[in-house]
Amino acid sequence: MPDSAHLRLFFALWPDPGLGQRIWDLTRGVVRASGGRPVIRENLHLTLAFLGKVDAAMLPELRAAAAELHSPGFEFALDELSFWPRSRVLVIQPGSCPEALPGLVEGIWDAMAPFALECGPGKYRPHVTLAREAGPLPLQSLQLQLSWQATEFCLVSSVTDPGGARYEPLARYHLLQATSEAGRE
Ligand code: 3AM
Repeated sequence: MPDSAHLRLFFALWPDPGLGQRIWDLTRGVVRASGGRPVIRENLHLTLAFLGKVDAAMLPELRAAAAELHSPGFEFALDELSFWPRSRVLVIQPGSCPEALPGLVEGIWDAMAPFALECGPGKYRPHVTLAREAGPLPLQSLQLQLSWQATEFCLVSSVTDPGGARYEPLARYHLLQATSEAGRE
């Protein structure tokens, strides 16, 4: 039975439609080869912080806390394909990432501290999940780099439908640009 009193929430970087399509196009071959269940195109994202089950009444305060973050934007490349055997997922991840990315994650968790949430920070490994229940693959690299200009992050609700998880961005937060003060939400 749906539990309308709670939401399942996470913060994420969401690719713009062009980048989402490029990730999709460039990874179809390897996803097929993995034998896994592809993550649908609309769900491709890079998780920043998974909050777990949250009392829906806390949403306005939680959104306001996230809007207080003043983190800089950054750029990175998704350039490493990897199979994670324990969770059996096929992922694409940045071979190296700017300090601003873990800095943003830390800032989010600091902002969430007053809410005594179900989940908290763990070891952070930035990645985009491409397929679940995948099999191992020989190590390989992509022919093209996928460059990601992170200018905003999202608060996302994860809804479990009979067909699988559906992700609904609830709020967007601008990251600061070098030349100007960023707006909020
Ligand atoms: O697609 P990925 O794996 O990057 O794995 C879940 C998904 O990210 C992750 O949050 C995203 C939206 O569901 N997730 C789910 N449960 C989690 C948990 N208990 C979790 N991450 C950490 N702890």
